[in-house]
Amino acid sequence: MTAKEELAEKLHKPICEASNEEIYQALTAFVKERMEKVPRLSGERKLYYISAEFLMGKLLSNNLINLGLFEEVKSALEESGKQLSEIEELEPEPSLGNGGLGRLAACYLDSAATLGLPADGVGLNYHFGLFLQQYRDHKQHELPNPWIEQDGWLQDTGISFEVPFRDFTLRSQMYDIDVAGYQNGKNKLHLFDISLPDEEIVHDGIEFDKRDIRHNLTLFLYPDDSDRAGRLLRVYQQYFMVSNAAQLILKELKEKGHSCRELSKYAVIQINDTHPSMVIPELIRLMTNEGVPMSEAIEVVTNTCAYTNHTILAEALEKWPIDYLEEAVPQLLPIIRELDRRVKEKYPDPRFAIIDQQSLVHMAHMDIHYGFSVNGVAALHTEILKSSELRDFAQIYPEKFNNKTNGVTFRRWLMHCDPRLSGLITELVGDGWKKDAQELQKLLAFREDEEVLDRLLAIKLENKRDLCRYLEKTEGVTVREDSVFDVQIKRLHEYKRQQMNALYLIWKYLQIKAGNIPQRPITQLFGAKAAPAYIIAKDIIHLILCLQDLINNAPQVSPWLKVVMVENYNVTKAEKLIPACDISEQISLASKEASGTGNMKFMLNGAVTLGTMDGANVEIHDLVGEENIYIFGRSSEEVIGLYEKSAYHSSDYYGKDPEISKLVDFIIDPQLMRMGDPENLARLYKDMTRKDWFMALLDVKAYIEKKEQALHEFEDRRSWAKKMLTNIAKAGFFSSDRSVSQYNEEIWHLS
Ligand code: 26V
Repeated sequence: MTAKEELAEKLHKPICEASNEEIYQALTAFVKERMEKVPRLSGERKLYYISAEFLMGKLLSNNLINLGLFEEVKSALEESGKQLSEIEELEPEPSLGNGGLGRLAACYLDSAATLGLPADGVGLNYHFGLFLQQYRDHKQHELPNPWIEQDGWLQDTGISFEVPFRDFTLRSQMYDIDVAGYQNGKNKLHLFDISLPDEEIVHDGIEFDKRDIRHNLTLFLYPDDSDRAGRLLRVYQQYFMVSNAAQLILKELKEKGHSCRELSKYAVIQINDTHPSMVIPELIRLMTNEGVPMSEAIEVVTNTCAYTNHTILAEALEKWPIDYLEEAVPQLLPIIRELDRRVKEKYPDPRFAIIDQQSLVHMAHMDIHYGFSVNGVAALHTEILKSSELRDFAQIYPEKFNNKTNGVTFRRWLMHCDPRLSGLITELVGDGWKKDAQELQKLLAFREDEEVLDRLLAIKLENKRDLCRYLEKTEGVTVREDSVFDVQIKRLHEYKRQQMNALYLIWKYLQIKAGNIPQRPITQLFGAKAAPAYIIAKDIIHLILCLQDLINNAPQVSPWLKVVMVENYNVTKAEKLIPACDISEQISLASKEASGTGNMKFMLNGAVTLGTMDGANVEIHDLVGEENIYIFGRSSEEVIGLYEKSAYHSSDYYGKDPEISKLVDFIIDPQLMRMGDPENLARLYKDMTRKDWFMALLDVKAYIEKKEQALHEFEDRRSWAKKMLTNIAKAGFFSSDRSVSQYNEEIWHLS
C-alpha cells in the first residue's frame, strides 16, 4: 500500500476531506506503525547514554526523513491540497531540555542509530518540561509546558522498578520513544516516570510543593534550586533517574544470560555532565547486594562508565552536601564513603577528594576516579580542562582525558530545516553528503561560480521571507526581508554575553539618532530562556525587551534597526531562525563556552560567524580561514590570566572610557527607566559597572568594531556569498556522525 492509501484508510475518507487535526493523528499513527517495523539495533556491547536532558524537537518530520518517507508523504498531502508544514505545527515539542547539553544528546541518538550502533538514551519524563516562557511587562514569566499527548510518541512499556529513598519507595514506569536512524535500524530513548505524578499540585505559574516528592518528582526539569527543598528535589530526581538506569542495565544484562560481573564487556555508560553521576555508586551498591565483592564491583563499574564534561562553570560541577544525600539516599553513603576512602589512601592531597573538608560530595571527582574516560566537547575546552580546571586529575590520569568535538545531525539541521539549500547542494554535488558529510567539501569547486553564488543568496532571501511570515504570525512583528538578519539564540547566561549585544544595540541606536544611518536596515533577533532563579539573566532579558520597545517605536530609528526577541525559544523556533540567518552571534567570553553547537548549525546553513576564539568557534575559524569568519576579543589565555590575577575591574573600563560609560549609562537613562522596571535596570547597571564577572566591557569596543566590519562587508554580496559557501562546504567536520564515530572508536567500542 502507498503512504497515501494507508493514510486514507486510517482517516476513513479521502485526505482532501480531512482536517489537519485528523491528518496529524492519522499520520502519527502511520509513522508509529512504520517505526514498529524498523529492526532494533543490537550487538555484543550496548551504550546507555544517561542524561537529564534530551531536547528532541518535533519528531514527525524527522521520523519521516529517517524512514525515507518524507517526500512521498509530502507529495501525497500536496496532491490533496494539504501542507505537511501546517500539519507539523500541530505537534507539540517535547520539552525535555534546556540547551546545548540536551540537544547534543538528541543529535547523538540520531547519529548512533544512523551509524547502526546499539545505543539507548535514558532520562526522565518531565511532564511540564523546562517551562513555557511568556513576556509581560518586558519580563519573562514562567508557565508549565505540558507537551504529553494522548496518542503521541511515548509508549508505555509496562516495565517498572522500585526506587528506594530514605522515607519511602517509589515505583517507576518506563516510557519509550523510538529513535530510527537515517536509512538504518532503531534504538530507544527510555524515559522514566513516577507512578503517581500529580499535575494538579502546580499553581501560580510553576509553583508547587517542593517537598511532595511522591507527586512532584517528574513534573519539571531543573526545578528552582534557590532553596534547600529545591536542591533536594534535584537529588531525588537524579537518583531516580540513575537507579532506574542501573536496574534496567542489569536486567538487560541478565536477560542476555550474562552475570553482572561481566557488565563492562557488554555495556558502556556515557555520563552526560554530572547529573547522572550517582549511577556509579548505585551500580556498585546493586552489584555488592548481589554478592560481588566491593573491589571487583568498583573495578567493573570503573571500566563501564565514561564521563563527558560540558562546562567549567561552577553551576554544572555539582557538589552535593553530604547531609542532602543522607536525607534522600542514605544507602549510597557507605559506597561513596568507601570510594572516597580509597582515593584518600592513594592520593592524600585534598584536591583529589570526593568528599571535601566541608562535607561536599564532588560529583565530577567521582566520575574521574571511577570512570575510564573523561572528555571535553571541543579542542580548546579539553585543553583548558587539562591545563587548568582539571589539571591535577589530568596529571594522575593522563590516559583518561580525551577530546570529542561536538557535532549536530545534518538530517534535522540541514535536510529538514533548510530543504532549499539541501536541494541545491544535492543538485551540485549529489546526495552522498547525507551519509558522509565531508562530501560537502565538493562545494568548494563552486567558489567562483557566480550563478551558484547568486542562487545561494536567493535561497537565503527565500528563507528570510519564510521567517518574516512566521514572525508576523507568531510574534506579531513586521521584519524587512531586505535587512541583515543578525541572530543570537541560546540559553540566557552572562558568559554568553547577550548583555554585550544589548550594548551594541544602544550604540547603534545612538548612532542612528545622531544621523549615522547604516547602509542597510539591521534586524537583531534574540531567543533565550533564563533560569527562573537567575536574577541577572532575567535583568538582561528585561533590558533587551525594553530596548526592543524603545528602538522599534522610535520613528527615526526603527526603519534602520529592529529588535525581535522571540518568545519561548525552542528547537522548533531554532529550525526557522537558523536558515534565515546572515550573521551568527557566538560572542561568549573566551574560555567559558565549552563548545557551542548553535555555531555549527548556523555555519551549515550559510551564516557567517561573528565570535570570539572560544569553544568550537576556534575549530570553525581554523577550518574556514580568517576571511570567512569575524573574530574579535581577548583570547582564552588572556582571560584565564585576568581571572588568576584578579586583574579585571569593570570600573577600569567604565570609569575611564567615556565611549563605554555612555553605553552603560543608557541602561538607566530616564526613557528606559520609565519604560521598564527601575529595580531591574538599576541592578543590571550596578552589576555591569562594579562587577561584570564575564567581562562584557572588556570586549565591547572590539565587538562593535568587528560587527560594523561584518555589516559593511555584507554589502559586497558576491564576496559574502563566497563566505557562505565556504562555511557550508567546511561544516562536514561538525556532523554528529563524525563525533559519534569517534566516541565509538575511542571510548565505546561497540561492534
Ligand atoms: C544548566 C542549567 C541552567 C538552568 C538551571 C540549571 C542548570 C543546570 C545545569 C546546567 C548545565 C548546562 C550544561 C550545558 O548545557 N552545557 C553546554 O553543553 C553543550 C554541549 O556540549 C556545549 O555546546 C555548550 O557550550 C555548553 O554550555
